[in-house]
Amino acid sequence: MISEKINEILNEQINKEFYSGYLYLSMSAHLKELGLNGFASWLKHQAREEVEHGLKIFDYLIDCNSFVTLKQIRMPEFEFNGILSIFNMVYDHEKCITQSIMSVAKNAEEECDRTTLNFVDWFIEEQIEEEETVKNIIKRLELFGEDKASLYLLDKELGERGS
Ligand code: OFO
Repeated sequence: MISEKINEILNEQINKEFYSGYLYLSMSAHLKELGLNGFASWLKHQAREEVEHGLKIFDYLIDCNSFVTLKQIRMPEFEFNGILSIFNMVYDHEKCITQSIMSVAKNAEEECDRTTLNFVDWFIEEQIEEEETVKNIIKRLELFGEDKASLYLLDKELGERGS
């Protein structure tokens, strides 16, 4: 049985995952307006993954006969300052999510909750992958983001992920 404390932080985590989806959708809409369809589509795809993460925790709580409390999702930012700044924001946001997942693991460890510890392992792996992917996009944007032809190619490449 999941403790009250773990229940509370997992419910918080659902909210954070859904908020991530909201934030990435907001960025996606902005980039679509700028005509950067590939970047927009990449972020929309990412938004879907975040909602999936939230649902994964939702299902876990249900499977453990624990309570689900869906909290209000705050409004994401909607004014941005260019493509590089957007991906830097994504990276910073993912680092916060990693901290948050690590804190779930730390609390589960303190409570000897092995089931939750096993459950969050997947999220830890996922965070490593996500941070690396975003960092890679940032590096390439820093290298040739000013060059329109290169930006076009990167936009095309990211668009291949689908939305
Ligand atoms: Fe961006 O990752 Fe969810 O957890």
